[in-house]
Amino acid sequence: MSEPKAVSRFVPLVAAFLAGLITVLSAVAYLARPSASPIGPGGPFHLEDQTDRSVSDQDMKGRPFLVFFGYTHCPDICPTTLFEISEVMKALGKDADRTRALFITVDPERDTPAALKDYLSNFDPHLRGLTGDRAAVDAALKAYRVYAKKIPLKDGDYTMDHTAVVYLMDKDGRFVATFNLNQTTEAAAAQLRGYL
Ligand SMILES: [Cu+2]
Repeated sequence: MSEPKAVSRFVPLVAAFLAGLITVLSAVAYLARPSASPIGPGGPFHLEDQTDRSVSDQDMKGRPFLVFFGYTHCPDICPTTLFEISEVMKALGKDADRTRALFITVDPERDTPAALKDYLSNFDPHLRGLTGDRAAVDAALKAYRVYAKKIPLKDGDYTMDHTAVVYLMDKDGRFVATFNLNQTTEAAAAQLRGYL
């Protein structure tokens, strides 16, 4: 007849054990959650767009976006890439409005908002050109792990050597993958559409 008493004593122990287990599991889940500062490239930036509006990483929240670093005086890679991104934006149709595409300059000395505005008039209007002071641009380069170096030319002019990777970021600003432009425009558009 002592059985019910044993059970009633046992119940609080089980409850305490389960409560402890839940605490431990939530702590593990908390630590294992996708980090707010991702392991991949990306992170905070504070720049201005081609219309002099200030833009930060926080403004990117809620839409997947592409990020490409370059400069307006670039002879080939930048215009080609921006053209390809423009084609993807066109292929997305109305869905393009639910994405973003950033062109961040590695050459803020020459790429003022006005210079970016003029340059980007050649491409899809979804493209936003970002610039800022040297420190702000350097912070963005660092966040995205982009290499950029000034290469002086004989005539006193200069060119920029730079990483030419297009980053695909998700709605939360987390790095997804390098965006593959060596596929058909439709396939690239489908890849981006997959993160809407
Ligand atoms: Cu370039």
